[in-house]
This record gives sequence, C-alpha cells and structure tokens, in this order.
Amino acid sequence: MLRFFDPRQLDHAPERELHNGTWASYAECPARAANIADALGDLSPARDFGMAPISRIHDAEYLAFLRSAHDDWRAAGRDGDAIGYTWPIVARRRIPLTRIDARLGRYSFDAATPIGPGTWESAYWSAQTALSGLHALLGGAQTAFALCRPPGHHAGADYLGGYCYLNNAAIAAQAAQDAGVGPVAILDIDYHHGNGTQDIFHARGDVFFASIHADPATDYPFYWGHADETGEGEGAGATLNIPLPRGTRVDAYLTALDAAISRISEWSAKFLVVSFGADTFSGDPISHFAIEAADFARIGARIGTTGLPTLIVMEGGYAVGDLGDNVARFLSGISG
Ligand code: Q9C
Ligand code: ZN
Repeated sequence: MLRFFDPRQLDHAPERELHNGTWASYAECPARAANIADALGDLSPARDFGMAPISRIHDAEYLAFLRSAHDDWRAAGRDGDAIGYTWPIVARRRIPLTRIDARLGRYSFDAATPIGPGTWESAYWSAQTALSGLHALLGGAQTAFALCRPPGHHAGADYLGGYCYLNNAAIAAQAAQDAGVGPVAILDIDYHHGNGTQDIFHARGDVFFASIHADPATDYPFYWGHADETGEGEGAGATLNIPLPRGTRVDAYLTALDAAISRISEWSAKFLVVSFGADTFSGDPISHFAIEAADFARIGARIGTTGLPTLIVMEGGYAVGDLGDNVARFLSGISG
C-alpha cells in the first residue's frame, strides 16, 4: 500500500497541555509520527496541492487567524505556545477581535490545542499528505495511507481543538467529491468522536459520515457524538453515530463496525475515507477501549471487505511505542 508523509509535519511540537486540571506533557508529540514512519518505511513525500482544497473546507478568516496566530502571540509579548482562555459561548458575534486572546477563543473549542511556531507549517503539510494519498487513488491505486500529523477530525470549518487544526479527512473527502469519484463516505474509527468532520458535513447529503467512538457521556469531546445526531436538512440521515462504552473489546467493536459498513454500502458510497485512530488500543494512555494489537488486523480486514477505493487518514493514538506496530497491522488487514 502506498503511504505518504512529509517531515515538515514534525515542526509542530507543543510543550504541554491542560489535562484534567494540571499541565501534562503534550500527548500528540512528533515521536508518534516518527514511530509510525519507522515501522512502515518506504514513505512517499507529499506533493503541494496549495491552499485551494483547504479553502474548500475551512473558513477564510479562520485560516488567516491560524496562519498568523503564533506571530500575533509573539507580537503581544508572549513566550511559548499560543493558547486561549476565554470562549465566546454566549457572544458569537461578528465584532472585530483585536486581541490575539479573543481570536484564540473565537476559533477554538478547547485548551488542548496550542499553536506554536511550527504549527501552521505542520498542519499545512498534514493536509497535503492527505491530498497526496487521494492523488494516488485518483491515479488508480485501491488503497493509500496518509500519515497525517497533526490529526484533523476535531477541527471544524472555523475552529481548532482536540490536537487538530485542519481537517485532513474532510479536505480529502471534499477533493474526492470534487474529482467526481464520489459519493464519498467517511468512516471515523478514532477513539474520540470526530466532531469537526461531523459539523462540516452535518447539513450535507452528498457525504456520509459514520463514527464509532467512546460514549460522549463519559469521554471527550462530550458535546457531540450521541446516537441521536443523524444529520440535518439535506444531510438528514447521512450521519451515523455509534457510541460504545469504556472497556469495549473487539467483538462488540466489530459488531458496530459491521453496522457502520452496511449503512455505508446501503448509501451506495463509491469512495471511502477512513479517519483511523489507534487510540482504541488497550494500552493507550488517554483512552479506555480494550482493542488488542492483533485486533487491528481484523478491524482492517472488515474495512477491506467493502472493496471501495479507500484513503486511510491518520488521526489519534498515543501509545507511542506501540503505534507503528498497530498501524502496520491495521493496514495489512485492509490489504488482505
Ligand atoms: N483530559 C485525537 O485523538 N484531551 N484527539 C483533552 C482531556 C483531548 C484527542 C484533555 C483529546 C483529543 C485526534
Ligand atoms: Zn482520538
């Protein structure tokens, strides 16, 4: 299977995050991608498809904010990574936001997602890596793996959060749709609900979004991912959420996966984007499912049975030493 990666994705290296009320070292670290890259080997570099496909998903003002946020932070006399502290939940008005702190709040939904000097560059190349995987599929490949980092599925059209800045899977899905290979379905199997992807496509009937994730009653991102979120307007019925309890093991997981896959084929998808998080792993330090290393091959194999051209986009997974092995098992399962 062709696999894509750009070393500029390693420039993003936040020092710390606010975790359960205390500062912790940043879980979404460059070593994650390095571990996967080492395990897979033979990575193709990303090509530069420019800003146009990113602008198909993200709001222009958000992109301008993200690009300059760290410079603006420095200009305000701050050190370290930029992070917000005030969120406009009761006042999302269109007013000039002169302070960088105001913009950080306006364009984010959590305090887990700092912006450092290398963040834009890494997020940009992470998106280009996803687009490079798509390009291989448009050229006739059956599957491709995009080693995206930072991840993307928590980022919405105009907000960052959950270690995510640009929604790589959504950008690639839109580009696939624009290239005429759709209808596209996105299957999100990260431990956490893909709220950004869901928001982007929630009112659209042309892209199906299915997610299997930890129940938001107990787990981040809390406010999205409940089973009754099924899409709205033209997108009514084109969103499927399957929340699962903490402690879920592979048998229950595969039952949920089969349900998601049959909905995707009933919907007559012609192209699949998989948002793959290895944070469903039993050894993941911030997650609570009980998927074992060998299970990843079974999960991959089920996805392979769709027979659809499939782009796999890397999302989360924080057991750094096990990541490459888990990803390799998943990909070999897909390839059969
Ligand atoms: N105590 C992805 O897997 N955690 N993002 C916030 C909780 C954020 C996970 C701190 C988890 C985000 C792509
Ligand atoms: Zn996750």
